Amino acid sequence: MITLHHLEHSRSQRVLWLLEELEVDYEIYWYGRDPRTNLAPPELRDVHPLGKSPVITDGELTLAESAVIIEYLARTYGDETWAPAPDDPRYWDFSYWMHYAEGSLMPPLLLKLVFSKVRSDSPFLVRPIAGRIASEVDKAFTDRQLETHFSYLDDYLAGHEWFAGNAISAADIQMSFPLEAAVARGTAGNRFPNVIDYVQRFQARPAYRRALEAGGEYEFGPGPKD
Ligand SMILES: N[C@@H](CCC(=O)N[C@@H](CS)C(=O)NCC(=O)O)C(=O)O
Repeated sequence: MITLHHLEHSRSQRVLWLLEELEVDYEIYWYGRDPRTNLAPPELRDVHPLGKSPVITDGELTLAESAVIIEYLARTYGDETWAPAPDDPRYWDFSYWMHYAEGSLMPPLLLKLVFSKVRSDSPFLVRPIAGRIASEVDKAFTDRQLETHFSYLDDYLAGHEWFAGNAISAADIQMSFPLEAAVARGTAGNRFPNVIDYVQRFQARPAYRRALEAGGEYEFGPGPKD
């Protein structure tokens, strides 16, 4: 039996979505974030030393890192549509987007989040200075990076229904979190119509909706009207 160690409002939502797409049996251990620090609770370190989510166990196997978990589940429990083999023409696009999501797209999104926290949560006396530094970093680096990434993604999605070829694959699952987080936060995604359209399309899938019900609170899901 597969066990997903699921942290609320987190990347593990996409693993839950894949489990629902693959229609495999699984159980969820649910973890809440610390309301002050937003970090995962210490119990997650008993599952994996980094104490982050997602982590899965499947029999004797314990796996961390979304991309590895997603590829493992797709290759073990799905067909080649979900995870093309290396001799499949879709393979290099598949591999590229599997890596790009955490390797290239998440870092500027995280920077944006960290500096918005610096702006809102710094001690009162230093807040004006901290806010000015945060705005400078956004202006000089992060916003430019995000503009470049989201223009690139919007152009790509103008000509592609899915990230790797004509069918949904595990690469779409891996890409879903940064894209829906950016759209939900209004970070950069909301100025790019093809990104918004793509996010709305995958969020309408029945398996995605079942995963939302299974996972509890998720701040990056579709709004009440969607
Ligand atoms: N690159 C890792 C990142 C894992 C990660 O940072 N997870 C976040 C949730 S989105 C987490 O566990 N945060 C809580 C913490 O760091 O305490 C992956 O894709 O699995």
